[in-house]
Amino acid sequence: MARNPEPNDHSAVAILKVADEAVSQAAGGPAAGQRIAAYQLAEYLETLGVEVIFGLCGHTVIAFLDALGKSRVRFISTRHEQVAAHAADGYARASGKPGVLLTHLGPGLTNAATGVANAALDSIPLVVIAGDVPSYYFGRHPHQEVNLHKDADQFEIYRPFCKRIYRVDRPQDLPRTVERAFHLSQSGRPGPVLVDVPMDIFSADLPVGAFQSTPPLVARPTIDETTAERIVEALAGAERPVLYAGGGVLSARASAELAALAGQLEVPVAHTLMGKGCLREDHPLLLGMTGFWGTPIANEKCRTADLIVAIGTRLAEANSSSWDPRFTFAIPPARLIHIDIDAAELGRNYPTELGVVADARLALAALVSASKNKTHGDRGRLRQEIARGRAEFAANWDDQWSSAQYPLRPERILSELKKAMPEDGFIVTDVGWNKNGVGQQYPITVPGTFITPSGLATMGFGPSAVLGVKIAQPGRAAVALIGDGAFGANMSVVATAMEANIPVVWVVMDNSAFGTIAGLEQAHYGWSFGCLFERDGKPYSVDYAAVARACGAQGVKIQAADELGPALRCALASGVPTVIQVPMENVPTPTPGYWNINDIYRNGC
Ligand SMILES: Cc1ncc(C[n+]2csc(CCOP(=O)(O)OP(=O)(O)O)c2C)c(N)n1
Repeated sequence: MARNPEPNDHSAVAILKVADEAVSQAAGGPAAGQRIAAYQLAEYLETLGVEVIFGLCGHTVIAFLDALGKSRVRFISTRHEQVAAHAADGYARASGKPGVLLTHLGPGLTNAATGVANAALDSIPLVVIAGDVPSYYFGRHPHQEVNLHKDADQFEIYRPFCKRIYRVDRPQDLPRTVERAFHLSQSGRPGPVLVDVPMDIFSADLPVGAFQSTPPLVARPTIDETTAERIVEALAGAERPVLYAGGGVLSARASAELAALAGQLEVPVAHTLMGKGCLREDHPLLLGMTGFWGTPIANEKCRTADLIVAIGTRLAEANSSSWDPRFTFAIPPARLIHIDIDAAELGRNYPTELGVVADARLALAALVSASKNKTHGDRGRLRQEIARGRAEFAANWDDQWSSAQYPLRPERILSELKKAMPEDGFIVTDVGWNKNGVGQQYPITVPGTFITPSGLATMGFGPSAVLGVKIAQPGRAAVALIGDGAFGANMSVVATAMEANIPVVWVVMDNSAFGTIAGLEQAHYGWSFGCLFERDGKPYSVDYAAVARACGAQGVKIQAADELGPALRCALASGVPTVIQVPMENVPTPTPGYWNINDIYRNGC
C-alpha cells in the first residue's frame, strides 16, 4: 500500500483511507459497524479544526501516527518533547486555538513536562495526548511503566500543572475524554489538559461515529450593569486612577476596548510582562511595564495611584516588586478593583475592594458602555508627565541604540531588530536579557506580537515556541530573540525547522554565559562560578551559525555592529530558517523596581 501522502493531498488521503479499511477487513479487521479508535480520533480532530499536532514518536503512539499520516492534520515531529510542547504553546498563543501535543509514555511525557507546565503558568490552552502501557498489563510493570508508588501512574506526574488529567481506561471513554479535554483547556482560565491513552485503546474497535459530541459553545462571564457602573464611577471619581493590564487582556483580544476605556476616562495604563502590547507603545496614556524590570514612570504612577483597576493579571511577584509597597503598588492606601477570569486570583496578594470574575474583553466592553458620556476628574498634565517620564528613562540607552561597540550592546540588537521587523512580525523571547530588555525597552505596536514565558520563565522556550508561532501565522515574520544559554539548551530546533520548512529566524544574543544569573552572582558574590561558558578558564563559545549550516539552514555570525541590520533583513526575506549569532556584552537590564531575592543572598564562608 502506498504510504506518506503529501500533507493536505486530500485525494491521496481519501484513497489511503479506503485502502486501509480494505486491508483491515481482509486481515480480520473491525466487525461491521466498528472502526479502529485511532482513525476515528484523527478524523474527530479534523472536525474540531485541529490543523497541526507537535510531538515525538514512540511505540505507544504509532497507531495514532498512522492515522494522523492519513488525515489532514499536520504532524510536526521534533527531536525533543520539550521542543514540541513549547511549539504547541507558541502555536496556541499566535492562533488563539488550543495547541495539541503528542508524546510517547514515560520519558516522552516527562521530557514534555517543562513545556506543559510553562503553558499552564501562562494560561495557554493545550491538549496533551500521551501514549501509555497496554491497559491489560497495568500492575505487571511492563516496559517503561511509571509504577514506583502506583501501577500505571505516569499521568499523575502532570497533576500539579494541568487543569485536568485523564487516563482513558476503557475504549468507549476515549471520545468523551477528548471532547472534555478540548472543552476544559479553553474554558474559564485556559490551560493544559492531559489525555493519557494506553496503547491498546488506540487500536481498539469503537462503533462507527463514536466521536459525536463536540465541545459546547460557552458564553464567557461578563460584568452586570450595576457593577460596571460602580467601577466606572470609581475610575471617573478617582484623582489618580491607573488601569493595570495583564496577559488576560491580550488573550481575550481586548486591546481596542482597553484603549477606548482609557481614552474615555483619561486613565493611564500600566501593564505586566505578559500584558506588553496591550496598547500601542506610542499611545499617549501608556506608562509601560511595572515591577523589577519595569519603567520608573509605570512604577511611580502605580505606587502613587489612589485606585488601581487590574484586569487579567495575577499581580505576580516580578511585576509587583515582590509586593513591597515602596516600589510598585501601595495597596492600601490605594484601592484595588480586580477583574479576572479566575476567582482564585482575586484578593490573594492585596486587600481588594471589589473582585469581579469576568472575561477581560467582555468586562472592558461593559465598562466602555458604562463610561459613555461620563465626566472625569481633572487629570492635570498627565499626558505630558507620561511623555516626559518615558523619554527620560529611554534617554539612558539612547546612545546604546546606535552603539558601534563589538561585542554588541544589547540595546543595539533591539534597535536593529525594530528597524528590520515588519510591524506585525512576532518577537518570541526566552528568559534573560532578551525578555527583560524587550519588556522594558522594545516598542511593540501590534497587540499579541510579543510572546514570552512569564510564569515558569523557562529557559529554552523561545527557540522552540517560535516554530509554533510561525506555523500559526505563516504570512508574518517570526523572530526568536534568545540568549546563547537558551539556544544551546536545544539546538535541535534548527533541524526541525528544516524538516518542516518553518522559516523562522533565531537571533542568538551570545555572551558566552547564562548571563543574567552570572551577573546576579557577580553582584552578590564577586564572581560567576557555575554560570559562564568556559574551557580551560577561558571564554568558550559555540559556533552556532556553523551548527545551523550543518543542519542545512542559514547561519551568520555577526563580526561588526553594522552587519546586523542587513543580516536580519536578508534572513527575513530569505524564507529559509536562519540563525544569526550576535556576540554581545553581558550587561544587566536596568531594574527600576525591586526583587526580594536580592535581600536573601549572604556572602561569607
Ligand atoms: C530551564 C531553566 N533553567 C534555569 C533557569 C534560570 N535562569 C534564568 S535566566 C538564565 C540565564 C539564561 O541565559 P541565556 O539564555 O544565555 O540569556 P542571558 O541571561 O545571557 O541573556 C537562567 C539559567 C531558567 N529560567 N530556566
